[in-house]
Amino acid sequence: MKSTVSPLQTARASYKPQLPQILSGSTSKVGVKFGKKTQSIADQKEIERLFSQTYGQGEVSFVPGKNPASMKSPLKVALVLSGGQAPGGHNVVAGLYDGLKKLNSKNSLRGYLGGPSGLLENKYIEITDKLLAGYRNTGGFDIIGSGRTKLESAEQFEAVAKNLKSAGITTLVVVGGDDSNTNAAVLAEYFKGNHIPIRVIGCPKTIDGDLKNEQIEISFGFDTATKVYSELAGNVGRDCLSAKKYWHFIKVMGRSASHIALEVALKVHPNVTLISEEVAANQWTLEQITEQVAKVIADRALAKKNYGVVVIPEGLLEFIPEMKKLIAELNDHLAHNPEFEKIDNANEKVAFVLKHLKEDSQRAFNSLPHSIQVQLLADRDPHGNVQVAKIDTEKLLIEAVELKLRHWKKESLYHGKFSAQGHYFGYEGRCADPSNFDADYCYALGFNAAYLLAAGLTGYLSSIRNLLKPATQWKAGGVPLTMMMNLERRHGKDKPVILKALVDLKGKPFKLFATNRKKWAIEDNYQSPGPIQFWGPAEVANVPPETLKLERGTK
Ligand code: FBP
Repeated sequence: MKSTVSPLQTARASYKPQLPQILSGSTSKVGVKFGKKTQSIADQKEIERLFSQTYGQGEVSFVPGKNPASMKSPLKVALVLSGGQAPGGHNVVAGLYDGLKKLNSKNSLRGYLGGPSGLLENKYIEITDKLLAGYRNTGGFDIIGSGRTKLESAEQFEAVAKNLKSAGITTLVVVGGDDSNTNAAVLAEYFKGNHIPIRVIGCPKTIDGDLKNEQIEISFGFDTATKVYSELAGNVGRDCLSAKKYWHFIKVMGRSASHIALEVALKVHPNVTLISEEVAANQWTLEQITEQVAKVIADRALAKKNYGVVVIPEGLLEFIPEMKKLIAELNDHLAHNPEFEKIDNANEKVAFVLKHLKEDSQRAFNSLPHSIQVQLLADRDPHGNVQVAKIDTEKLLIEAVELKLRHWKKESLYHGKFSAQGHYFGYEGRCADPSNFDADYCYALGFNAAYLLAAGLTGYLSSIRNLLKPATQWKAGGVPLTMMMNLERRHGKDKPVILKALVDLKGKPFKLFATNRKKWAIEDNYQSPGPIQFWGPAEVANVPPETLKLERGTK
């Protein structure tokens, strides 16, 4: 049979990820240090009431010392990969497996298939050395698959407990983003509150980069995915310079926060990059955003540059005030509305919704092209999120900008030529082979999760810090999941969820972008970061994300 492994993957398989020194030394010399009682980031009273068993635990760090007795007893561990794929997931599995085996060769790891639904349906495979050999340092989650099933009912929790208990499993690792780790926190609380002897540890995954805070420096996958998108956007910039005939509108993933768009902007210097958080802060309407983009196009046309690159964050619509209001209303109408659910014709759905919307939202909905109206009415994901990956925001903007330019042309305010191409860079980046940074970081996160489990902890997120330093100097530990929680409106109800980190408009990454954007708008300043390098000079092969360098660096 023909091999499906590329020569690069064969060579890459031998890469040995680096570990923080504390985890690479003798297991008997790892002590557990607890910090003081913690608080949730907001809504403390309500979060404490909802998480009475796991609320307030101290942060944990692994330090030189004597290791607790519990670290030595054998563990049977269940693993689930949850939500969207992110580069490096396989290294989390490899790190977890190797960490468990290092702690005790009798430890075992079982991977549940297809995300949280695997736990409910009791579908799994045993993770072995042999199985892992083909997955080390590769992209994707295909070793066990992933899914977005939300675990929220007592029946689901009981089913999970029954399946795990019957296999003698006492620990569960959930690799996921904010929603999946919210699931992990809820499960940890339920098990503890009901005296079910299963402990839960999470790992911070998402290319969106929005699962971060004071304690979690970055989620895994962000580095690789943004490097892929930046390579592609850089290539598009070069195409612009070569052909000089198109305006490229590129939507990049990032369901809510614009970290991905910002990182691409810092790496590539497109002519326009929209940042949703800035749109929300300034309450810019769709009309104002359209004008801003059209203005850059008109200014460049004066310099005979009828080409350029515009980067658009996938979640933009939800940050435009009139659209946000509309989407919130739609969410409330769409949540459990039996009348709406019965309609299967797109035009009738649009007509039904229009009848029920308030005046402002009716106006906002009517301002959108029919195709976008229909996309906005598509099913929410199991966590209640609009599936922004299915909304053609880049096309919406092209259409709106084209109209505006036509109008300006009539008034002799614009004399250029506008021909646009739309792109969506999303799934292309989620399963790429992890960069050296992600390969190391993911391996360390998984390895560290094994130590958190062995230390007898529950309701913690695996945390590796000090990421701008060489991996040997990274710090390992755990952050209580309840520390990151607040209340948010989902499916028409207030729910405890992990707070998403949005782009900080006062932060260094945004400020650097804001300082340079005028120059990038007019000049042809495109950078070509090129493909991810696994070997070669450190300054091209071992570079952390720009966002992380600016946020955690000294400059
Ligand atoms: P996670 O938050 O689960 O990591 O997923 C993020 C993401 O990649 C978003 O950027 C994107 O909008 C979404 O997943 C797409 O979801 P799906 O894979 O279900 O189409």
